[in-house]
Amino acid sequence: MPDFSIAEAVDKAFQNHAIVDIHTHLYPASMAALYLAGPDELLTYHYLKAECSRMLPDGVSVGAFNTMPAAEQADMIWQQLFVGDSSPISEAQLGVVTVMSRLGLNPRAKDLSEFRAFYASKTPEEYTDMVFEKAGVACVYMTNDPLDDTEGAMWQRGVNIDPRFKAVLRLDSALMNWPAPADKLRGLGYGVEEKLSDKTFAELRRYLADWVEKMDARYMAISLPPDFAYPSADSIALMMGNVVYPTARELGIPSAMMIGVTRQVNPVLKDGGDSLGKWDIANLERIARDWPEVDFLITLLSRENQHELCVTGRKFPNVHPFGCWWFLNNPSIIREMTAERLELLGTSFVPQHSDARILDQLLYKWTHSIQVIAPVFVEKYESLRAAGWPLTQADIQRDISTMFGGGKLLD
Ligand code: FIX
Ligand code: ZN
Repeated sequence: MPDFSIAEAVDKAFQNHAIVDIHTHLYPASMAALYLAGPDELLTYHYLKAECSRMLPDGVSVGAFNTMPAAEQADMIWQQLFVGDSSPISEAQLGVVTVMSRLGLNPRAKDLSEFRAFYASKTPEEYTDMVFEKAGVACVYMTNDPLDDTEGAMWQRGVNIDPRFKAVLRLDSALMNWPAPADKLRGLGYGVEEKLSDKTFAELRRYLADWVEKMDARYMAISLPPDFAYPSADSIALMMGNVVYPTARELGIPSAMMIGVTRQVNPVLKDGGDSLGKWDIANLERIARDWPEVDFLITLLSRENQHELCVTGRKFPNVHPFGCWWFLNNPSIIREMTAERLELLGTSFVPQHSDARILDQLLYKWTHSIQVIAPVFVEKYESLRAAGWPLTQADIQRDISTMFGGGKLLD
């Protein structure tokens, strides 16, 4: 007779472990203009704005909706997607219901007044402490961009960063659509040229090294389109091969690539207007083979890329799949991705990140993910026990703490 319930042991392992969330768009209260939290930000998250665009009141166009103040947008989204005449059962809708329930609020309220009053009753620091504690999160990795006017000014002034928020140097604004970023980089003292010359590459490597050090960035990240081809004469491929990968190798920090976004397929939806496409995974085989000393954190946006990403991880130990990103962050797909990753990679991957943009989202993104991921681990541990492995509760705790603690690369 087994001496303990695996299901109970897995649940306890998650309860005993504070999550390390390795990809978010969250910022500490000290970065005030970038700190997003509370009902109006939560309801106007671009997932919900996109879903509301399908259920706007008669006579209200998306264009007209876009011109409304945020509070009015939030009220309309609340009325159309929650109070309205259909159940809030999309993942983003369910998320709001989970958040409100976790905060002790009535998710079936007729308006947002109770949620707004609750949010107003706490300082940003108090709200942050409460959300981290309720969500069981120890720390989050940010998305940091020195070329963003607001954020760059904070770093230049000097900003006190809550140690629960770790920095990640985001590269899109510095490397994509060259030479558009050149002026801003020169404004920061980097002598880049319009052409992709050795001087430009050297100055961009200096930019990366300077800001990794300034921010104590744990990795460098970039989002790339599905047609990203390496090697190629495309400017972004030249940037990756002459700037990012050599810098990652020199500094000994991971290069994260988030691949498959087709930006602004419907611009009227603004930040909700992006979609996805399948990437040719042969590019990753070439990158991993050409840069064996670099650790690549990889998350791909197309469901059709997931199994082959696992296989590529088996071929290259420096390929580290992480998270169920964006359009994959739904229970039906999280379940499938976690199972195939465990079956093909064992414990050598990071199962999830939240990609949270609004602080409150930590309360649902992790709750929902663990509800789906835990049973997959239970099934695998049951198979392990059935195969004759004398499994212990300490084994389970060790695995969960490692895989949800940033994996072997991060902490
Ligand atoms: O590039 C990214 O980090 C994406 O996660 C975002 O651009 C995207 O808007 C998002 O937050 C999706 O969940
Ligand atoms: Zn993101």
